[in-house]
Amino acid sequence: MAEYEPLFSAGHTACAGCPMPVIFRHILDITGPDVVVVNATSCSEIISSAYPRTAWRVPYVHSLFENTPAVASGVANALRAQGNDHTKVIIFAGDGSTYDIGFGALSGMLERNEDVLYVCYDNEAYMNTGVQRSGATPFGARTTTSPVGRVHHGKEIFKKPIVDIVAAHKIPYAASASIGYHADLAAKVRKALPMKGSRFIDVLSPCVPGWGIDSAITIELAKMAVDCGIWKLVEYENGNFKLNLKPGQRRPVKDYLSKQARFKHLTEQDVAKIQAQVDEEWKKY
Ligand SMILES: Cc1ncc(C[n+]2csc(CCOP(=O)(O)OP(=O)(O)O)c2C)c(N)n1
Ligand SMILES: [Mg+2]
Repeated sequence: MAEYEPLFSAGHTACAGCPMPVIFRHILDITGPDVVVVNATSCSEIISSAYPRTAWRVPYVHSLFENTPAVASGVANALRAQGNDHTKVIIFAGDGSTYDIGFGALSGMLERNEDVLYVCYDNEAYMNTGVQRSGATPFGARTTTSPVGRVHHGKEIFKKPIVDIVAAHKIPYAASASIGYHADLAAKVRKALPMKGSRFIDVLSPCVPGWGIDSAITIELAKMAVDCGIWKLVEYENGNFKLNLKPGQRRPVKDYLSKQARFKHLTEQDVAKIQAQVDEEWKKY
């Protein structure tokens, strides 16, 4: 039997337990080698492509935080100009560039409906630079720029609904996924890959140092986020919304929050507020 050779190889320097390399590996298992990866500045670039080494066994461009979708648009159009209609262009980016700093370029890419699959690994903060809050950081989380003290209790605003915002651009496909539900993620990649135009998947990716968690439970936590309803598995296919998983009995959000040091300071009232917000959201479904 041929040996398994992942297209994102061993030897990268991600933290033990980080699910981001697992996300890349699984997605590239599905795409195969006929891809160009465009990677935004983030942990993922630092851990995978420190010159002269690389973990990428596919063509790879590292670009800036703020312009990755513009670079990927150029790659997609250059391939088309060459008459190449088979090579897929994939962006791997963190939540900082997706939700915030590269959002203008992302919105432009979506408006033009460029032929690119955009994958955000969402670890809910700017982790590479030492855990600053992003538009993806959830309510209540402690980061270095949403600190905890006498006045403040971590981040005081809720996470941006990025999948809804992206879907509002009327692209063919936008979805959320979690590395805790691998089969759902794989099905979404399989569905999005052959489509033409812009496709977007936001994948929850727990961060060991940033969330203050045990490195052994990252995948379990990514599953728990879905099971307690704080993270939903959804998709918009040509504008049609679908909820992919409805937990029979949602777990209390407390189970999820209590495993993470970033939420350690939360009072019972804070937890009740988060639970109430999650319950309110689920009334829609
Ligand atoms: C315009 C710009 N601002 C700030 C930085 C510094 N910077 C590099 S990586 C990073 C954090 C990236 O956060 P995210 O996209 O969430 O990826 P993560 O590090 O969490 O994997 C920041 C702020 C930069 N490179 N460019
Ligand atoms: Mg991040």
